[in-house]
Amino acid sequence: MTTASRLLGELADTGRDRSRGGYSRHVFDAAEGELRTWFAEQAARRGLDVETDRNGNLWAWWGSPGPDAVVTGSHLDSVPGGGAFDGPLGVVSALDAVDSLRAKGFAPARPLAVVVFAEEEGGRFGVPCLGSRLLTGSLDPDRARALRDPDGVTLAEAAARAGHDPERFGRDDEALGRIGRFVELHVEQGRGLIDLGSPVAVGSTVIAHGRWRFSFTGQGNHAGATLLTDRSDPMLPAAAVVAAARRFAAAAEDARATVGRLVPTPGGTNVIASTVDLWLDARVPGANRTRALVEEISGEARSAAAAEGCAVTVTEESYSDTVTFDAGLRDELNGVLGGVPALPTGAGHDAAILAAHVPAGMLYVRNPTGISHAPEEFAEAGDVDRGASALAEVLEHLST
Ligand code: HGY
Ligand code: MN
Ligand code: MN
Repeated sequence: MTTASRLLGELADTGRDRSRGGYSRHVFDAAEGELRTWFAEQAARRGLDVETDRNGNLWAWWGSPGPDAVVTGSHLDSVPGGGAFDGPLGVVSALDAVDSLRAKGFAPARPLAVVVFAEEEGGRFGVPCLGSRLLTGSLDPDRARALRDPDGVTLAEAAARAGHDPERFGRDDEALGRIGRFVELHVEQGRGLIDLGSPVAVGSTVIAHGRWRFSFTGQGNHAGATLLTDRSDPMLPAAAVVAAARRFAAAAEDARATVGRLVPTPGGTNVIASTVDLWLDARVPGANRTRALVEEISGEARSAAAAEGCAVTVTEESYSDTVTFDAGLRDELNGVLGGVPALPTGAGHDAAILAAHVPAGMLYVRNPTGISHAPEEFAEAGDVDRGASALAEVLEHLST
């Protein structure tokens, strides 16, 4: 068994979600704390110097931190009920690559780091790529500190409880300035490599995407004693938005719109909700098409709310434009790997956040189920091995 597969096995029981299935590992919760400890131990075992930056991202250095570093890594947090590979595969493959380069006596000619970004999924505080957005200054630290999880705990409180100083959150020019190139290995989150019959690909683009919160307010009331004509039931316009998201996305080329999270308050079976919050995840290739789709869906929300005597607010919680990875680096990776497919993706990544600041690239490893953000997410041991070897070749090339 390769190092990467063995290391993945070591994480198999951390953060299992017994009620929802899969894994729930979210920033500054107990499971993620175990993962941080595990990573620090693995890095120390390899003689890598581990530091936590001002935004809670972990950096393991091979050689003293310095300019023009070759940086790889990914994230260890998950979506609620997520799979075992999204994030961790990039981290264990990086550790595997360090092992195999060391075993062949390679010594990098420039600093090399393995990074673990905090809260890439936004699974607890709602903003994806939280750690890399703070690092690059693309998320206001005051807004970040005030983000609340479903239990009302602020990010500042959670960070402090986990031993971090939230007052230090913010753009980190020193950390950013050290990165010469960044390459993230990630399990593929679609069927591209299945259909192409290749175990590994390089990344080409990341689709524009964002998250919007729709909050509907009506009148809580009794489910039995309240006549239909006397109701302002926020569940009705919420349901209209769920259906409209699919309807409008289906009418727009290559668009995706999802409502995976919907919270009625108070949530009683015999209670007409007083409010309903839902979150729309919208993603459309091309400039401005995502926000245009959201505007269409918002129009439906407003008219459905008015028809039911409810109020509605729509708030953009995160947005990323289409990202095209650095073509020079992409071609260099492709050259090292001897010609592999270049895949667009509908999934966001920390590499795409960094891409606006440093040359960044991605490697994808085949996922035979084509399923992600669910327990069925998978990668064969042979492909995990090929991915780790590919990463080692790439890191050796970039570090020479
Ligand atoms: O949601 C995404 O695109 C990624 O998995 N964070
Ligand atoms: Mn993900
Ligand atoms: Mn991911």
